Order: sequence, then structure tokens, then C-alpha cells
Amino acid sequence: MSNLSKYQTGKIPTWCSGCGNFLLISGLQKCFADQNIDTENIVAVYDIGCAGNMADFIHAYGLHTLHGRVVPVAMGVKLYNPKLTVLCIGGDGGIYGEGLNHLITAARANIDLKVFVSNNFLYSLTTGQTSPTTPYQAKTKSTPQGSPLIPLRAIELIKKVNPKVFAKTATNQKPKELFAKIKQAMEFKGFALLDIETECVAFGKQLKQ
Ligand SMILES: Cc1ncc(C[n+]2csc(CCOP(=O)(O)OP(=O)(O)O)c2C)c(N)n1
Ligand code: SF4
Ligand SMILES: [Mg+2]
Repeated sequence: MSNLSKYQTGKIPTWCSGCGNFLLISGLQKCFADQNIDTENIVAVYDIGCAGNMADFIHAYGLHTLHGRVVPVAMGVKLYNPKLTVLCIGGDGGIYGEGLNHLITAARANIDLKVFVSNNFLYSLTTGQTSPTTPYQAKTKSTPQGSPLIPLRAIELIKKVNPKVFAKTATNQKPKELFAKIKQAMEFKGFALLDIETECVAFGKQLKQ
């Protein structure tokens, strides 16, 4: 078994061909392999949504939680056993929408969680409704005349909440840089949020109309 395949379940991901989540999972598995983390010491906590479906594809301990509740569940795991490497994986809808208060709480307390947000600017699993990061006036299934809201700038918000934490943006357009930032987030001692901007190939086109 190669060092990398140790972190793979062998299940074929159900994401659309070209989905940015393929790059995120590859970056995470490569980072686990480079750091040679034992699968039994990783607990990945997943939100609900396309990104959250990564639960089936990473071989480690995993908890597939409720929409927006990934951070408090992960906090509980980390506080109970601080030796574990605890990750949160989810989308912009779950982590910046229903779960935003939890994200702020974890950042304020600088809980040592690694939060990876697959930010596709939409609720994708539910077929393309507006999320907190949908660009102003962009059309979505739930805002056919354009989103009337100013998008949330999560990285700026989290930095204001606690300037000591790691909070950075990455993009799927630059895979090498993305992999480097995943590594930085994983190595950071304390709360880390990596916002990964990505295009949903199934529903993202409507944002550009
Ligand atoms: C409490 C709760 N609210 C709403 C839903 C319905 N729901 C499932 S996935 C989803 C949107 C997911 O969007 P996001 O978190 O951005 O993930 P993506 O699918 O875009 O990766 C919603 C609203 C749910 N399952 N549970
Ligand atoms: S709907 Fe979008 S986010 Fe979901 S799997 Fe397809 S491309 Fe990825
Ligand atoms: Mg989303």
C-alpha cells in the first residue's frame, strides 16, 4: 500500500467530473501522506453538501454531521482528545451560513481545528441556491433577478475576530499554491481556516449571466 492510498477508501467519488472537490481531497491526502499522520489520529468532521460528501472518500475517522454543525462537533472532539488532528470540511453554505456563529466561536477561542471550506458561492447539493458568498446581483435558482445581498467576506471577518489565527484564501485555479496553503493550514498551531474558491461546474455558470 502506498503512503497515499492509506488515506483513500477506494470508493469512486460521486462528484461531477471537473468538480473542485477532487483537488481539495488530493491536497489533503497528499498532506497527510507527507506528514505521515496515522489514520487513527485523524478525525475529519464533515458538513452536509457536495463538499461534505468527502466523508465517503477519505480513510480516517470521520463524522458526517448536520448542515452548519461541523465546527461544534469538531470542537468537542478536539477538547476531549487534544492529541488528535481534527479537520472540518464543508461548503460556504454550511460553514459561513448556518454555522457562522460556531466558526466565530472557534476562531475567538483559537481552538486547534483545521477548517477547509470548498467555497463555490452556492448551495450546490440542493442544485444552486444563493449562499452567503454569492456575488452581489449574481443570479441563482433562489435569486433569479440577482442576489440583493453583499457577500460575506469570511477571511476578513475571522481575522478581525482573532488576528492570531490562520485565515487565508486559496483558489482551485492555482493547484500548487492551494496544496502549499493546505500544508500551511495543517501545520499551523491553532485555529486555521482555508477558504478555497472554486467553481461548481454544474450550477456555477448561472453566476456569470
Ligand atoms: C439543517 C439543514 N438545513 C438545510 C439542509 C439542506 N441542505 C443540504 S445541502 C445544502 C446546501 C449545501 O451548500 P454548501 O454548504 O455550500 O455545500 P455545497 O453543496 O455547495 O458543497 C442544504 C441547504 C439540510 N440538510 N440541513
Ligand atoms: S454539483 Fe457542483 S459542487 Fe456538487 S459535485 Fe457537482 S460540480 Fe461539485
Ligand atoms: Mg457551496
